[in-house]
This record gives sequence, C-alpha cells and structure tokens, in this order.
Amino acid sequence: MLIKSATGIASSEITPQGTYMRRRDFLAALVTLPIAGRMVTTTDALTPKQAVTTYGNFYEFGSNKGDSVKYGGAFKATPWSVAIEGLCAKPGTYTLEDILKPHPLEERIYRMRCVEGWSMVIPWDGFPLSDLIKRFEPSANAKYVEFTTVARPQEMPGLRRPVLDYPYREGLRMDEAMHPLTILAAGVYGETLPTANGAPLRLVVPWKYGYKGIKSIVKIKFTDRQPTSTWQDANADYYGFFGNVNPAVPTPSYSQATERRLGEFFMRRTLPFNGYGDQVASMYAGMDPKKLF
Ligand SMILES: Nc1nc2c(c(=O)[nH]1)N[C@H]1C(S)=C(S)[C@@H](COP(=O)(O)O)O[C@H]1N2
Ligand SMILES: [Mo]
Repeated sequence: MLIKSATGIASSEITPQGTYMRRRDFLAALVTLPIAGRMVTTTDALTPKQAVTTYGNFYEFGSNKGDSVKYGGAFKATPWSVAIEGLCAKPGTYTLEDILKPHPLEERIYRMRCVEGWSMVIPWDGFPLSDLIKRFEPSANAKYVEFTTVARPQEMPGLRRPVLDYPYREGLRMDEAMHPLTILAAGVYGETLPTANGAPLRLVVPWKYGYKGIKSIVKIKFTDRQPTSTWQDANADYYGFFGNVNPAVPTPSYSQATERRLGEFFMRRTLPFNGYGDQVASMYAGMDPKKLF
C-alpha cells in the first residue's frame, strides 16, 4: 500500500521497513560542520531534511530510492582519499583532510532536478570545485575533468548486480568544472554527508540533471578528451554528456517539461538550465540546444 506522507513522498520510501535502528545509529554518526558563508540561489522553500537524506538514487546500493539508507550500514566514508590524475602539475593521492583543509565550507542553497521528474531544494555545504582544481595546476590541454566513485562490493550491495558499468564515472568540460556555481559538497543541512547523499565528498552542479552529481568521489582526472559517463554509456538517449536541464528535450520515457518538487502537490514548469541560465547559458553559446540535455 502506498501511503502518502505530508511531504507527498510515500512513507515506505522514506523509511524502509526494519531499518529504523540502523538509521538511528547512522544519523548519530553525523557531525555538525563549521560553515563559513552562505549563497542562496532560490527563494523556494527547502525540501525537508528527511526527504533530502533518504529519497534519491545511488545505484551502488540498489536501484530503488532509499536503498542507500537500507543497505548502506556497512559503508565506511573514513578514512578516505582521492587520487588526482592526468594532465596536471600536482598529481597524487590526497587524503580527505588534505582535500578539505584549505577550503572553508559554505552553505549553498540550490534547486536540484532529476531526469525522472522530481526536484528538491537542498542546502549543501561545500566549496567551489575551481578552488580545488587550481591547487593541482592543470595543464593548458586539460579540457575535461573526469570523476570516479568508489566501488566496494563488500560495502555496496548494488555493485554485485551490475545494472551499470561500475565504477560510476562522470565528466565535466573544464569551463563547467571551473564555474563558480559548481561545488564539491562535504555536507548537507549543516552536517557531514550521509551515505545516501554521497559521503564523504560529491559533486553538485545545479544547472544539470541529478545524474551529473557523482557521489563518493575517489578519483579526479584531467584529460584532453571528452570522457563518457556511466549513464551515457548505459543509455545515451536519456543521459547526454552535457546533462543540462533542457525542458525542450524529452527522454524516451520522461517529458522534461515539468517536475514535481518533493513536498508539493502541483507540478512545476521546468526551467532551462534549471533556472540558472542567466549564469551559465553563455558557456553553451553556439551549441545546438537539442544536444545539451
Ligand atoms: N555514484 C553515484 N552517484 C550518483 C548516482 C548513482 O547512482 N551513483 N545517482 C545520480 C542521480 S541519477 C541522482 S538524481 C542524484 C541523486 O542524489 P542527490 O539527491 O543526493 O543528489 O545522485 C546522482 N549521483
Ligand atoms: Mo537522477
């Protein structure tokens, strides 16, 4: 039976049966973060924390919303390190502490939208990806950045059923990666990221579809060629490389014209570039808008 809660999300999706204890243990491990600044990019109401931290896709744990909460109990986000590879002056393996230390976290309130047609307003805690990239001194021929998610079958049961080609990969063009709206997030709602949202470090690109926001990053690589992403390899008609929110281009099974904000009853009209067009559209001048999805 599907019981709709006050937020409009089926309660069965919010708290899968039998996981109350595990979630309580897990949430107790979250640490409050020191937040240095704030950027609010929307006046829309925040999506409730409960929905933000439980309703989402993380296929390494399973293909249902909530599987990362249900099956994420064994996942260890510490210790953590990130390999920096490819066309740059300072490749190497950096601990999470090395990565985060020079970058004060700020709160970024962003609208987010999934290809599947749901959207949220999320208070991320992160820092500009550009600040991190500059530290590694990418060379002039580094035109793209490729990101890779950790793959630990022992801790991530979804990896044992290979619906996707793991490890999960994503990519950005260098100008997209350097754009001031693009952040790496280490927290949400003022606390360290829960497993479900990509602990301990994930990408957030608010003008693109949710799939571009790769979680639990262990590798960042600078390349001269456009990388493919895991979803693009799986189905290029649904998941383009650019992944820019484009309400004019439907996928084979989802119209992208409207969206349902979690917690709302009526559908909203989806905005080009998820409403961030005034800040990002110039990066795509001269490109065929049909190819930007
Ligand atoms: N590693 C990894 N990252 C991922 C996914 C995934 O399955 N694996 N799903 C993506 C998709 S399709 C969406 S919509 C967002 C959802 O999570 P969020 O609400 O925390 O951004 O994560 C993205 N990042
Ligand atoms: Mo998504």
